[in-house]
Amino acid sequence: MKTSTIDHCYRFFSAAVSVATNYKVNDAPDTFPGSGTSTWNGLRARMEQANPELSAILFSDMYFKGKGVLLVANGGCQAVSNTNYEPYLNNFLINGGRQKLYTYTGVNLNEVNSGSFDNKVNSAIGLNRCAVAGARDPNFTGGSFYARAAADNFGAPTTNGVTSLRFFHNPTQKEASEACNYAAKAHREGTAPSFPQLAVCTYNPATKQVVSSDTRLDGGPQYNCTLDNSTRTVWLDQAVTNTESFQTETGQTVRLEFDFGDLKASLELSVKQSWGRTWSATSRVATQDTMTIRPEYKGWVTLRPSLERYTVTTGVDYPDGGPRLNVQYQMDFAIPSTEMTTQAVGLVTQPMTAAERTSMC
Ligand SMILES: [Ca+2]
Repeated sequence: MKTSTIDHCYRFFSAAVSVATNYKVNDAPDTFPGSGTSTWNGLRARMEQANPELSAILFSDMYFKGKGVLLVANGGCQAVSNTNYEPYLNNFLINGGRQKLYTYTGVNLNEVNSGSFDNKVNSAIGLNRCAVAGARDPNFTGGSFYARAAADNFGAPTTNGVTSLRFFHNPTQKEASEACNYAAKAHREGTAPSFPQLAVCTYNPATKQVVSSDTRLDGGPQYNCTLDNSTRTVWLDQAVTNTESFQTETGQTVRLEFDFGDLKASLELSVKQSWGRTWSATSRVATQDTMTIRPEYKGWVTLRPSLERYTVTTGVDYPDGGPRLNVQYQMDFAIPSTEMTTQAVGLVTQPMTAAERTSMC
């Protein structure tokens, strides 16, 4: 095992970030912004983009304060892997001269820079999808804490005691969902798949709330071709597609379709066990009302269906021992209705177009 020497320390965080990002990010603050500030988010994203191998910022104090170290991992932590990552360690990136320090899949701080960081790391922010885990003693023994994307306080028993660190890929919501799907498929087929299908997926009991749909349904219009006001019955009768989905980190909604078939089945089973609700692909909703329509106007009924919204949270544990990821699934089930309904109903009336007057009257 080699021992690193520190070629460069930087008085200001801003200077270290400039070097670490190959002079692409030059507006970092001189001192760490600390926790609870939004400064980190934008800065962190730009640092990650500028150098995809940056793996973590380690801090001497709790709450992302004090002195810091930037770590560079071989290839970053971008991909799902069955091992944790072997980082290259430099203090604020020593001018391009990276050294691979260890065969052990992690860092022993007591062997770095004459142990000057040993027992002095108390919080961390993972970069490039790295999650950081730490232990009190070398080679990841002794009291430890779980891998986390960011930890503002490692807590007992590692307070002022962290000696070894490991790095893991922090899965995306989509990767975790795929792993759950593989796991459910293997369970259904009774097979023993290889990584990452061996992920353990734990389904928490579903919770339920009733909400109004964001989507407005429109019934077919009635046309008044007479010269007088006309009172008409307007109605709506439609099949509504029920949806199962989750949100990615960037707010994108991913629908669970055939490619998530086994995960879908497991979620539906969870809802059935918690609430006795049997899932169906569609629900029929209907309503009717009466309205007065002026001459040469049209009118129709609208409805925002009430939804039973079931939320199921899964905990996904990869076999690499890395972070557990919780994914929240939203399952919207339109409540069937056949009569006049208490659901949100609206009536709309508008002048007919010339084309409608021609074709309808
Ligand atoms: Ca220690």
